[in-house]
Amino acid sequence: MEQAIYHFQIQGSPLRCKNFGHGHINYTFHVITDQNKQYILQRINTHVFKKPVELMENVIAVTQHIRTKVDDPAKVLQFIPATDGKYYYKDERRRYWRCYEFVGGFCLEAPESDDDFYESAVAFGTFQQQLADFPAGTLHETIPNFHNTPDRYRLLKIAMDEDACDRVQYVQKELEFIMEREEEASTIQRMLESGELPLRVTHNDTKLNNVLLDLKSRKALCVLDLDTVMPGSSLFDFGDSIRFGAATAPEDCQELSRMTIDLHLFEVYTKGYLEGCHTLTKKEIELLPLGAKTITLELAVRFLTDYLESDHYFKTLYPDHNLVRTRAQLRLVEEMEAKWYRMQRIVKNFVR
Ligand code: ADP
Ligand code: GN1
Ligand code: MG
Repeated sequence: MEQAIYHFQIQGSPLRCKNFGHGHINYTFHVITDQNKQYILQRINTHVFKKPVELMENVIAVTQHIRTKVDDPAKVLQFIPATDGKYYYKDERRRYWRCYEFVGGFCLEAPESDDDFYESAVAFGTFQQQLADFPAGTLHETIPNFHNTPDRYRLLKIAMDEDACDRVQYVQKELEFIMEREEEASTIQRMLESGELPLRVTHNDTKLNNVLLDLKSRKALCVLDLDTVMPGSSLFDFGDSIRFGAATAPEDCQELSRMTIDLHLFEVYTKGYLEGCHTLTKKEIELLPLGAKTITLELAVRFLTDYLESDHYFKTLYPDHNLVRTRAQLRLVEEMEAKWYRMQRIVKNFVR
């Protein structure tokens, strides 16, 4: 039993506590009590989130804001206070924990039908819409420059120069591919800075497995993983969902020939996202394909940086895991380029 659970105001005594989910960042446990209540207990990864108290301030503010907009409180994460009333518990080893209601349902690693993906699209679109009037200035930046793609390139170049594990020699082809696209990869950041694209309050980690679906109806129940809610671009929220969910193979697939973008799923998601969120400008809608491509390239850059820096950021299951992820993302970028014209045509039909 993780002892931290005893420090939260849960109903009943904990009976069982098991590792849970497939997140790459936090340490997640599922808890059941003798009163048949279920909770999620999570240890915050403080290597990634350096200011856990500020992070929890964000998450609580965001969930409170959304709660005023939903008919059912279960549609937004419900945090359980610790015995001292705070929404986190710091243990004797200075590790930070939080606890929330377990929402029945399930997460998918890949859509099993068009409807699953459509549901996630409406959920993330609605999430964006619900935050349209959130006071962005009150949010802490939980990870500075999180989706600042040029800055991700900068960090990759530092990792290349330092070459801490002598791995640069193995990734020449990948580096060449990435560097050839540097200019285009900074377009969205440039347009955010010039005001051509609006800065919004966004989720910033819109993988399919960050939304819960109902077991029976398969309707979206609740958006998870609010740690990176910060000012950002809708293009990246849209794009990250496409990168993960409209890909025909998992993020870490080793057989690159299996990896491409499913244009039908791309269209399904576009429709659902824009149904949930009505505030995107014409320019944002037109640039949705660029959002998908840029975030895929950005993630390749992040995986490769972590590989060169000896895998300290993302959880890995085997030594070359981050390299495998990099290659899969780069193949997906190539496939998007091959289908670029059709991606553009699909979104054009949604410009109002
Ligand atoms: P990470 O940052 O590590 O991805 P998440 O907050 O996304 O952490 O949690 C990891 C996984 O735990 C999710 O993908 C989901 O499967 C599961 N999970 C998280 N919160 C809940 C919840 N309230 N109810 C049910 N499952 C949850
Ligand atoms: C991480 O936490 P999780 O597993 O939902 C990462 C995302 C990446 C994703 C790749 C805080 O998401 O940025 O896109 O892995 N989250 C953080 O799977 O870095
Ligand atoms: Mg997650």
